[in-house]
Formats: sequence, structure tokens, C-alpha cells
Amino acid sequence: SGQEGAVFQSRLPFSKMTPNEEACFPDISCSGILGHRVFLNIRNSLLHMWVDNPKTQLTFDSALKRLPPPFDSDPNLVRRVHSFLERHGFINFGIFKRLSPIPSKKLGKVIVIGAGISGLAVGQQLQQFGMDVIVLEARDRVGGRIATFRKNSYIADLGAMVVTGVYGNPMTILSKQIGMDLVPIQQTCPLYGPDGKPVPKEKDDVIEREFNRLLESASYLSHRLDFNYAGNNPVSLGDALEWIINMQDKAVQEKRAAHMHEIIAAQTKIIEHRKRLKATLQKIATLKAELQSLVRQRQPRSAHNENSYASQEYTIRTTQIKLEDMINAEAEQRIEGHKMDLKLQEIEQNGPSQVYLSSRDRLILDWHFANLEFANATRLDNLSLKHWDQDDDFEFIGHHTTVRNGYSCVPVALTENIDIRLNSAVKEIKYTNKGVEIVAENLKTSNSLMTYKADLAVCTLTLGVLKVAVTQEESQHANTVKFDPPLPDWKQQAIRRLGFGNLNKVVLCFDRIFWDPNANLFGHVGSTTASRGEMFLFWSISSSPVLLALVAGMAANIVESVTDDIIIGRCMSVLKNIFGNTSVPQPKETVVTRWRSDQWARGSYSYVSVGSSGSDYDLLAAPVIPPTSCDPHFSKDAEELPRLFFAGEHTIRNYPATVHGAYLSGLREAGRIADYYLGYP
Ligand code: F2N
Repeated sequence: SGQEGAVFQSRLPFSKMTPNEEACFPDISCSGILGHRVFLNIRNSLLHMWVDNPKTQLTFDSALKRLPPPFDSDPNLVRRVHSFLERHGFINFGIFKRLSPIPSKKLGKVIVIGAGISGLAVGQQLQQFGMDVIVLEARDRVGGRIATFRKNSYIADLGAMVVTGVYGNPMTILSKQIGMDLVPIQQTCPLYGPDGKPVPKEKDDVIEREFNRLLESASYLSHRLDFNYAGNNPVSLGDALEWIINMQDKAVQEKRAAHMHEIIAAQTKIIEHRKRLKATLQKIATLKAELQSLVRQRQPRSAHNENSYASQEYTIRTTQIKLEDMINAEAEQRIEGHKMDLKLQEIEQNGPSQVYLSSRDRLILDWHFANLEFANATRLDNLSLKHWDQDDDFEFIGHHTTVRNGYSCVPVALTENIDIRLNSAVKEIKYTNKGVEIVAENLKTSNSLMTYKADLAVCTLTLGVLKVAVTQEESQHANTVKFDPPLPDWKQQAIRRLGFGNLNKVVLCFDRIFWDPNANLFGHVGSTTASRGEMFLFWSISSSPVLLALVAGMAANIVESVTDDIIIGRCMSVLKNIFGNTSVPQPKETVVTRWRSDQWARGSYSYVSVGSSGSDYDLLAAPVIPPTSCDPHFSKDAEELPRLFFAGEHTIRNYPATVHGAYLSGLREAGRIADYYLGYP
């Protein structure tokens, strides 16, 4: 709440201009501290007004009226700030009540390819900026990778499901505008072992700490020791982790060897000591015998043997003293020997563990790896060690929530007032300095072809579909999109480099809840490293008895070639193993996703693959200017206008692989297009 909260919610710095603001307001940028203060005050006040009431358009007039003096004294500046915020999607985005009409004279025609969240965002924005928008969507529904299964009272999200953090998230504003039922996720996640028995909490904690330590070590390797290449090949996160695990194993072996040496040294000392004791005992025996014989041969004292008597007594006495000394030494040596035995015992008892991880512990660690493979939608050995988490600093804070009424309510709401053509599969994207021509096949009406002409196009095809387009495996794939002319080389290379992962879900709808209704999550530890991603996590977030099983990592691709019956069967055996045969009823409804085989997606979401980096997201976002025309009538200016723009989850460096990122990429492109084609009012 408050102005600071509103600015934070808008992802802007409260007391600083951003580079983009400096570029758009060069006059303020060089006007000194007072000018900055005035600008920031106006900007922050406007954001506050919008965030407080995002259900109603914030018009320039009402903003000016509500600004406290002296900040209302330069209406022209206020208008510029208002236009800037509106154009760049900081105010007046989403679904809200309009107070001023949309310009009726349309300026410029746009084709948006794809009605996922990014396509809908860009469409909504350009429409309200006064452009003529048509959205072409191949599926018979909007939302793309936001897809909700609804049957009877069952609701389950087959694609995106979690709003990851609320502060700064544009989904928070959308949730105030439309009926999103956001429910915080309970993060506790009990684990069940391969045998179905609960993993003890202490064990779970120890392995989780070890997992975090391994990740920290990998980060240290990469960022402190700059170990990012092995020879000429970039290193993957998976390689680094296995390498560290091997090092730990080796370190344990070394510790064990050192321990053995310590034992041997202690044993050697004991043996020597025993030799000494033996010698002492022998000496005692000899002295005793000597003394006995001396005593036996003892002559009584008389007047004529004074001298020999004295010498005899002297010898007996010194032998006695020697014997006493030896007996004392023996006692001391025995005490010392006892101490040595204890010491050896102690060393033997406090040896290092036999191995770094027992095979059972390794499987629990594998569960954590599976969870990481789920978040990144790929195997760890596909992720760039250096850049896999390059977007971490931009993660939103606040709790993670699910959309209890199904995430599809968002894309459906965003269709308001836009011309969307469903079942229209784009086949060809032609672009020249004059504009674009998009050829689409109507999948409903006997596959007739339609050509749409426009000034520009926004391509929100998924990275998976773009990969098919640039590798031109036409014969194998139904959905191939041809770019004419082909996309420039820098764009093609980035499309090839960046990774596009996979993740699948199994929805199981039951007639009753047989799991702990208070936990949103429970984990299942697989029985091998290779199968660690198979149904490793179960979600229960619906108010009805629905479980969602996740299939991640290597298993995600493998399950796509298996029948539904087999997959459901495996889920059921995991559940029966945990809850008991008789407690688990047959599901009433089931759904299995296959995102990699889905021709309109070709995977789940992007990741930073080995050899790629965050800057590939920027290359994927960059618009394309058609190659220079040979037509001498063409003005230089028109030639330099980009005609192809790109939005989508794979084009937003700071927020990739998310719904909010895809949405923000749509807002960004709308702003960019308006800057090129509409100029400033
Ligand atoms: C065409 C053509 C053609 C194509 N002609 N039209 C949590 C948090 C962060 C990251 C991950 C996770 C856990 C994973 C998760 O559970 N989420 C998730 C997500 C994706 C998928 C597939 C699954 C299974 C699970 C998840 C989440 O909770 N929270 C999120 O914020 N994101 C999650 N994702 C990723 C998002 O779904 C994704 O980033 C976003 O929806 C992408 O939107 P875009 O607009 O960029 O792409 P898309 O919706 O695919 O729109 C392209 C459209 O183009 C689509 O409708 C196609 O049919 C269409 N199309 N070919 C015409 N030839």
C-alpha cells in the first residue's frame, strides 16, 4: 500500500529514473535534481492512483485533477508522463472500465500470431492505442500454454498453474480486475521413499541441506573459480554437480585412508609398548631370581667378615631397589598401555562415514534434482552452469499462489473486444518494407488458405515452434511456419542456442480425498536416478478431490511415447504404495499432457542451455527489419521500419518461462510498436 508500494508493484525504482525514462525524457534527464524530483513525484503519484484502482481507466484529466500542487503546475509534463506510463504498460493495462473512447480512426494494421497470454497482451494494448488488430490462433481456444481442464466440478491446470510471488507481479493487478481466486500454496512437502514409507524428517532435512550445499558449491565453481569450460566446451550444471559429488566421494575415501593410517600408527605404538613391557617383566623376573639367590646365600654377620658382610648387604639392597623401580615402571607402563588401548578404540569408533552418500540418501538427493529439473523443464546436464539461474534476481517476493478457479480465466478475460480468429494455423509469414502478408490455414473449413495483409506482425510462436521453423524439418511436422525471407542469421542462431524444455502433468480426479487434506504437496522418491522425475511430486490444490502428478526431467519426454493407461497405472501403483491398496479408489477422470508432442507448443518453456546465455533472450526479443529493398521509390525511413516483432515467454530475459514474463513481453512489444508506428501524441 502507499505510493512506495505502488511503485514497487510497478517494478520501478522509487527515487530514480530508469534508463528508459531518461531516454524518453532527455529534457528532465539533464535538468538537475529539482526536475528529477518533479518527474518522479508525478510518475509515482500516477502509479499510486492506478494501482489503487486498476478497475477504472486512469485518464490524463483525472490524474491532473488529483495531483497535489505544485506537481499539477505543468500539465504538459503530466500529459507526457501519463502517455509514457500508458504506452509502456505501467498504467491502463489489462481489463478495466474505459472512460475515454478508443480512437475510432484506426492507425495501422497489425496481425498477432498466437493467442497465448503474450499475444493477447499485445493485442489488447495495440487495440487501445488505436491500431487495427487481428489475432490468429491455431487452436480452437485461447490461452496457449495456459490450459484448464474442466469437467463436472473438477478443475485442473494442464499448463501454467502457479503465480510465483505477488509483489511486482502484473498478475496481481489482473487478479484485481478479473475474478482470479488466488490461494497461497502451503510449501511443506512430506516425502515418501521408494518403498512408500515416509522419509524421516531429520533425514529429509539433512539431505535438503546437502542439496543446497551442492548448489552453492556449483555456483562457487562457476562464479568464483570461473570453472565454466572443460577444454573448449561449456560446462553444464549437471556436469558440475556430478563432479562435486565425485569430489566429495573422493574426499571421503581420502579421509578413510587417513583414518586407516592413524589406526596403524596407534597399533604400531601399542606393539612397541608391549615389547617394552615384556622387557620390563623379564627384568623383574631376573631381578627377583637374583635377589632370591642372594638371600639364599646370605652369610650372617660376624667379627671377621665385617667387610664382606657390608658388601653382601649392599648388593642385596641395591637389587631390591632395582626390583622396586622395575615394578613401579611396570605399573606405569601398564597404565600407559591402557591409555593407548583406549585411544585406539576411540580412533576406531570415530572413523569417517564409509561413503559420501548411501544409495538411499542418493535417491533422496535425486528427488531434489528432479524438483530442479521440473522448475527448469529439462535435465540438469542441459542447463548452462554459468547462466541457468540468470533471472534469479528478478524473482518476485511474496507467497506463491495457485488459481483455484483455473488459470484459463485470465486469457479468456483478455479476449474482450479483440478480433480473434481461432482454428487459424499460420503457415507463412512474408515481410517486406511495405508490410506483411500472413498466410493461414483455416482448420475448420476444409483447410482453406487465407492471406492477411497488414503493416506489421507480432510473432508469439513458441520457441519450440520457431526451432522447427528454422531447422525446416518440414516433412515430419504438421505445424511448420515458413518465414519469407528467412529470419536473419543472428535470430536463427539464438533460436537454436536457447533451450526449450518439457514438463508433463497427470490429472487424477477421484470421488474422495484419501491424502492429507491440509498439505498441498507430497513427494515420492523414485527407485532409480534415471527415473527420478517420474511422478516425483503430487499437487492437491483444487477444492475437489483432484491430484496432479508431475513428470519432469528425462521422464517428461519418455512418458510421451507411452499410452495413458500405462501412465495412469504407474501413478496408481505409486499412490497405493504410499496410502495402501485399499485406500486408493479408481479415478473417475484422468488427463495426461504431452507438451512436447503438442504441435502448437513443441515443449513446455525455455531454459538457458549449455552454450547459451541471458542475452539470447534479448536477441529473440529484437524486431526484424526486412532486407533493404531494391525499389528506388522507397524512402530510407520506411525501409528502416521493423515489420516483424516478437513477444512470448522466450523473449523476456528477466522473467522467462512464466506467465507474467510472457504478459510483460506483450506489453513491451506494444510500447515498441506504438513508438515506431504512432509516434507520441
Ligand atoms: C499458433 C501457431 C500457428 C502456435 N499459427 N498460432 C513455476 C514457475 C515458473 C516456472 C515454472 C513453474 C512450474 C511449471 C508450471 O507449473 N507452469 C507451467 C508452464 C508451462 C507449461 C507448459 C506447464 C506444463 C507448466 C507454470 C507456472 O506454474 N507458472 C507460470 O508462470 N508459468 C508456467 N508455465 C509457463 C507458462 O505457461 C508460459 O511461459 C506462458 O504461458 C507462455 O505464454 P506465451 O504467450 O509466450 O506462449 P503460448 O501460450 O504458447 O502462446 C503461443 C500461441 O501460439 C499458442 O496459443 C499456440 O497455439 C499458438 N500457435 N503455432 C497460429 N502456426
